[in-house]
Amino acid sequence: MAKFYYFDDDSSKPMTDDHDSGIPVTESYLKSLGLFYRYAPSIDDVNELAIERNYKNRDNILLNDASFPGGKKSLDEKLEMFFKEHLHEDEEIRYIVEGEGFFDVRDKDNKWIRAKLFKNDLLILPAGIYHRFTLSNKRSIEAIRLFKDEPKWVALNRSQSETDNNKYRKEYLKSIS
Ligand code: KMT
Ligand code: NI
Repeated sequence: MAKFYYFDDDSSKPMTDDHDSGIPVTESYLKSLGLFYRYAPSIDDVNELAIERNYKNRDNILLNDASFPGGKKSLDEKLEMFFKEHLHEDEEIRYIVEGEGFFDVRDKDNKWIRAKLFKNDLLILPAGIYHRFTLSNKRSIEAIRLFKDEPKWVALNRSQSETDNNKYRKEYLKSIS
C-alpha cells in the first residue's frame, strides 16, 4: 500500500532516501490535485482501467543495477533524468509489479508531496502536473506503463517560460482551482 507524505526537502541526503517529513497527505487532498490512486492486487483491475480509459498499449519497465543495460552507471544517468521536474501532455499511469519507488508531485503551493509506491499500487498522475520519479535505496522496481497509443513518452522539463505557459499545464491548473 502506498504512503503519501510531504517531502522533507533535506538535500543533504540522497534522493533515494525516504525524505519523510512526518506530515501525511490525505486521499481527499490528493484527489483535489487530480491524482488517482488504487491498491490493485489483481492485474484484472489494471486491465479494466485500461479498457475504461481506452489505453491500448503498455510496456514493462525494469529498473535495477543488475538488469539495466549498461549497469549501475547508466541506471544512475536514467534516474537523474527521471528526477528532473517535468510534466507530460497526457496522464501518466504506473502500476508497480515488484519493488518500490517514489513519485514526487507538486501541491497547490508548489511543495513536494512524495508517494512511496509498492507492489500492486496503481497511480495516475494527471496531464500537466509537475512531478519526478526516483528509486528507493533498494534500487529495484518493475512497473507497467500504460499508453493511449504508441509507447512514446515526452517529458517537458520545467522551465518558467515554456512549461508554465503550456496549454496542458494551464488546463490542469484550471481543473484544480
Ligand atoms: C517516469 O515517467 O518518470 C517513469 O516512467 C519512471 C519509471 S516508472 C516506475
Ligand atoms: Ni513523468
